[in-house]
Amino acid sequence: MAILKILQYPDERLHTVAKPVSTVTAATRKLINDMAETMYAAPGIGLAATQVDVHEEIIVMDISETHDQLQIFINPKILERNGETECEEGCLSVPGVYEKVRRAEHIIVQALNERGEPFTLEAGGLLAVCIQHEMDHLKGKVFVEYLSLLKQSRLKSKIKKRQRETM
Ligand code: K1U
Ligand code: ZN
Repeated sequence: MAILKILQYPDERLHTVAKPVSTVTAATRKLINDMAETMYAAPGIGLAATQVDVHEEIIVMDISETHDQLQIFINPKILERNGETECEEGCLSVPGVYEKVRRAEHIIVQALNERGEPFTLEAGGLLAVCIQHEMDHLKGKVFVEYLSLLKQSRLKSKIKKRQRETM
């Protein structure tokens, strides 16, 4: 297993739209293992392949307190959205920034697991929020892009200054 480099906002590669996985292979499972190790080490509760510069529709997630309930979503699709919730979100690609984002409260998602088998899941609460956040990454969208343009521009300047100082 390996810890992968997580792209940092405003890296342009975070805006790449991921492609569906055509066949789940041993290479896909190796990437999933590396993504899981990277997510647990960060630490985080989710990670999209986009964030490690792989532009395939793969997400790993573990919202459990015991860090032993890894969930894999390959080629995820939201079949149904219900309600609305506002939740404070963070992102491993935007460290230190937490902002409230409005999203669907409940979703029904269909995806493939690590064996390439389809499954359908009804999700609410943090799981639903996290799935939507990670699916945005696959579409090339970072959560701060829900903020006002003024807030985004202030945030970009702050992050670029911080990145210059740590170079
Ligand atoms: O996409 C990512 O960068 C992962 C992100 C997922 C997420 C968190 C909160 C709301 C929506 C999506 C994170 O994991 S940020 C870090 C975080 O939430 C966390 C870190 C340590 C312990 C518990 C949570
Ligand atoms: Zn994120």
